Amino acid sequence: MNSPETKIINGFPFIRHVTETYPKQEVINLSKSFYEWMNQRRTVRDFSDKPIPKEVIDNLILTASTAPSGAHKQPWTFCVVENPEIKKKIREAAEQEEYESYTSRMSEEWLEDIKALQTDWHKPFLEVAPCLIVVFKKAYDLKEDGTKGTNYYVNESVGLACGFLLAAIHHAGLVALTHTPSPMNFLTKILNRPENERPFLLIPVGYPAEETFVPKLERKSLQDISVYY
Ligand code: IYR
Repeated sequence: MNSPETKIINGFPFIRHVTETYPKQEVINLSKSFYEWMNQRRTVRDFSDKPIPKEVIDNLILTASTAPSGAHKQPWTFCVVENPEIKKKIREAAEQEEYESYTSRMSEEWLEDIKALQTDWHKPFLEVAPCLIVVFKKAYDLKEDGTKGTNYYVNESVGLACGFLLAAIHHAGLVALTHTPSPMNFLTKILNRPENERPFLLIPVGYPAEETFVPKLERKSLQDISVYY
């Protein structure tokens, strides 16, 4: 393939970017079929222990890292945990925090709000799922000379990357759970992460268990989530 056409703007290199565009009806069809397909994604808590090839996990992470980020700082690290001993440590630490949360830290309202999910402090999926992707946000960059570099819109950036990651997982016919044990500082310790990284989301990924049930939930209607001006 020819290298893309470049031009210099105020000393900075730019490359020509061509977006494939479609006739109106095709745009309607594409947007509809993508919605229908994304609407089939569900958060799943019952995993098979069937392994996922490393190449697949690499591709999922590469997809997540195509997300936009503030000043293109890409303030994220995706830690892949497949080692059963480390998964066990994570499960034990998460269950300890979750036990405290469910029995004393979460409000009555909160417990009522998640009743339909039928979750509790037990987190077997942290050992059953073949792969845990632990997403860390970089509060700031640690430069090679030891100085700090500022990152911008870190939560927004890492949230977008996680969204891309979930879409990639769905696209590969795999399932995931966005898990937020709280507090989750234990992940920094177990995974020995540097001081500039904070745990953001713990995402078990895998094939679904042979028989999987998910809560019967409704998504909000278009009228409820949108306002046109
Ligand atoms: N973190 C707990 C509780 C929990 C909280 C929310 I918000 C949920 O949507 C689901 C669960 C847990 O993972 O069980």
